[in-house]
Amino acid sequence: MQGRIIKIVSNVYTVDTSDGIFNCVVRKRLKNDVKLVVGDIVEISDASDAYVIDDLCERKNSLIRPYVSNIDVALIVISPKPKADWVLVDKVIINAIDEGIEPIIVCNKSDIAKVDLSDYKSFKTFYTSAKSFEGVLSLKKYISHKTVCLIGQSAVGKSSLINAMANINLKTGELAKKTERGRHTTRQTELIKCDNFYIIDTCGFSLLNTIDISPEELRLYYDEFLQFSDSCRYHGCTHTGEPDCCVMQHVGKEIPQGRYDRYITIFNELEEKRRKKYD
Ligand SMILES: Nc1nc2c(ncn2[C@@H]2O[C@H](COP(=O)(O)OP(=O)(O)OP(=O)(O)O)[C@@H](O)[C@H]2O)c(=O)[nH]1
Ligand SMILES: [Mg+2]
Ligand SMILES: [Zn+2]
Repeated sequence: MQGRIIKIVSNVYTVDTSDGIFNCVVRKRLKNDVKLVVGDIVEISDASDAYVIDDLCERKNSLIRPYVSNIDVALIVISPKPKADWVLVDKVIINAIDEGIEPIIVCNKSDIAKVDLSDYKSFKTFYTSAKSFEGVLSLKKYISHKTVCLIGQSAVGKSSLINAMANINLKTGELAKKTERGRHTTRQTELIKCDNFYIIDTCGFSLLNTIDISPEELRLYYDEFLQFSDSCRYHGCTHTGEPDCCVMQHVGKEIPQGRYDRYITIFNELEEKRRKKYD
């Protein structure tokens, strides 16, 4: 029988199947071969004394920090308070694209203020409020039949959003009064099955925030550049100052200034990283 690992606590693997939820152990042979993670699709069987995971089905993708697999959509959650770190947002987008995960920007706490998302016109975006429920239904509709992962700074309201969408009661936390930062309330990775979608609550932004590509490859992760980059004079133009760069000519027009500025920031960081590696 096939199922999906939704929780791992020490040696007990909780697997969701069409016949119900089972606590399983892992067959020794498999245990030596791979490290199973939440999100994995597995084959299980009913041995005499326990349910046993016999096999792992091929992963569509897998992430680290937290270890999860087979994700379709990354909901990148931001809020008016705490304020968004847009460089971090763009890095998460790059990593999501790299893993074949669709990045979506969710601006939560829109009952407080509506953060300007005009830099992200080429992405799917949602304004939501876990308090007033604004946008919650349309977001829910969009993610039906998908496995989604929430990523975002502490206290932007990831757990609150899941509670609003799934009618459950995850622990949420307050902003620390002094620092106005979150307190990392969520500490465990769990795949939560909702009506017709799976959702993973994560703790903070740890997931997906270091990029492992070369500076020259970075441009390939920007859909906004695509329609102009063919007209750059140089074939491998990085759009960072080459002559007759068509991309740069459209910055501030079709290409959002903010996205381009952060592209340069990330480009420089990647160059610096490479320099350090070879020093
Ligand atoms: N006004 C308003 N407050 C919200 C909204 N969503 C969440 N909050 C509040 O923001 C605080 C943080 O919410 P959490 O859901 O714990 O945030 P989180 O992103 O899960 O934080 P971590 O688990 O620490 O990463 C809580 O006090 C919530 O009540 C919203 O849409 N509007
Ligand atoms: Mg949380
Ligand atoms: Zn160019």
